[in-house]
Amino acid sequence: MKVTLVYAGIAGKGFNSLKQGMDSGWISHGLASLSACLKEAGFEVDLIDLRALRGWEHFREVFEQRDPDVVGLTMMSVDFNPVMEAISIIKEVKPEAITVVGGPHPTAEPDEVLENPLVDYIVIAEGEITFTNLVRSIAAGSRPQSRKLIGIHPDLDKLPFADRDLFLEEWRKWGYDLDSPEVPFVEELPPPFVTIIAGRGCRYKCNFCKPMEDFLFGKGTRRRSVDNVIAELKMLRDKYNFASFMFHDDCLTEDREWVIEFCEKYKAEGFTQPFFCQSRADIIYHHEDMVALMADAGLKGYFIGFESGNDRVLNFIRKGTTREKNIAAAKICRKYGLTIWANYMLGLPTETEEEVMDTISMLKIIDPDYYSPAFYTPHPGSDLFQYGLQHNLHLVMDHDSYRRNPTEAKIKGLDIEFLMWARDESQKRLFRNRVKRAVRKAWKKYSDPRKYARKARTIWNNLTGGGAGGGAPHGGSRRPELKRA
Ligand code: B12
Ligand code: SF4
Repeated sequence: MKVTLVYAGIAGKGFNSLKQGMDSGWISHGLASLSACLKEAGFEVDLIDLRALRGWEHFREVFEQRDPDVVGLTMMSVDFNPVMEAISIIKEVKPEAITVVGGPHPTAEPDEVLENPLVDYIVIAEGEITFTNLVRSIAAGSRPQSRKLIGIHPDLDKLPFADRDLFLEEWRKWGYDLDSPEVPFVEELPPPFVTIIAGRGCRYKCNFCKPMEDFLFGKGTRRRSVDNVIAELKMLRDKYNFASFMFHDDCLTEDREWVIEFCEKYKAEGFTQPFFCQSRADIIYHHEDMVALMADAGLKGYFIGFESGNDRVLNFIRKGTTREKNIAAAKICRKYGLTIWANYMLGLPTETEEEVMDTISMLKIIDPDYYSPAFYTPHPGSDLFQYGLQHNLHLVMDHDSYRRNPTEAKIKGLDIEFLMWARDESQKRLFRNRVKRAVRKAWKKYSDPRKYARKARTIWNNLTGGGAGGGAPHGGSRRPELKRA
């Protein structure tokens, strides 16, 4: 029994796009986890990643060669068209191959996916247990009657670690030289870079997002134990010698006790690699001591969904923060030398131009290191999507447009020219912020006495011809271990 998994994330950058930015340079943890479980159960598994291929004819050729019995495809809403195209080719080449679709879109809109008779099964919610059981029953010749299977939520500590090699081996086949398992996306995170997930779900209720993730992962968050995450990091250190990493968790910082235990154990195990994670402005604002601890352990930056600089809008989207907290959180990040990746939306339902201007003025104060603007996009499964339907707001006519790209209007009633201007204006740094940045950079460069000691030692060694005991040792690019008081 052979299973081929298909990653069809080409709606943004198309075929031949591997390694071009984060959309095209990261693995899918969903598929990597399914692969690990299937392999553990004794099945043969491989991957076709459309991002690495030349086009649909190439996919047909590769699929013919792979010749699987079961094909598992993952689908966000934006992946609908490429997944359906792949399925029609699969069924043309091998009608008896069994097609199974899982992921956020079939979970949010099961009936839409099942409308296509070429889809044999969909799995709603998490797939590790249910998909493995399905493949087992197909192997035993007893297929379930219902095409709609409900995933069982697994105990995350009992799952095998994500099978990253599923992706890396496939990418190598197509000539991609892998100096880093995944593509790093900011200068603060050097290669070799990896991504990891410490838990699933989120306890918050932002209406542009929820409740879709509750359908996927259940209400609230299920987190792996710190020991289990540390064990995976040790494996990643041994296997890939990673120099930096990123947590994909929606909001790693929501569980303070977990974070504190993680930081202590991360340092105790001798890890010094810098990392990023996603957080929220209100959490940073209320837990400065936790931010300090994380920065000490190696945190280099946060992704923060500031979303808006206007309190009415923040309230409307149930963001659980305020303009004031957003600004204060950014100040705290700055205090601990943390990089800010600012996610924000323009063109939300009910938002006025004055309110958009509030977002712009907030960004001038926050002065993030990375701007990540989006034009609000209604995502199936969210309460704001339902609001848009009720108020006849939606402009998205094709699944390809379920991307948060700030280049096209996704809802009615927006002045798109104004939004484009706002998008550009929001990213312009004030002169005084540019000066502050230059001063901070210079301070960082010249204020570290250890750097000078090292430089002086190297110069001394060069002058005296000495070497032993001087300069950086082999592997000296590692950061010195932090000493605890
Ligand atoms: C990391 C991440 C990314 C990364 C990496 C994506 C990737 N390759 O996985 C990047 C930055 C590239 C990304 C991009 C986008 N993302 Co994103 N992303 C996430 C995030 C935060 C984590 C994904 C993850 O690894 N989850 C953990 C794994 C284990 O879960 P999973 O992938 O869902 O898989 C499980 C189940 O879904 C199921 N399953 C999945 N596939 C299959 C297949 C089969 C056969 C079966 C049986 C089961 C199954 O079983 C898996 C294991 O339990 C999620 C939110 C979240 N917490 O999940 C958003 C999320 C998936 N992203 C989302 C969106 C909207 C996007 C973008 C469209 C944003 C944009 N730029 O406009 C793009 C689209 C990229 C593309 N396809 O072209 C939405 C999707 C909503 C929707 N209705 O589709 C989510 C849910 C966030 C949200 N709450 O809005 N994303
Ligand atoms: S937007 Fe982020 S914080 Fe809000 S509910 Fe979704 S995952 Fe949670």
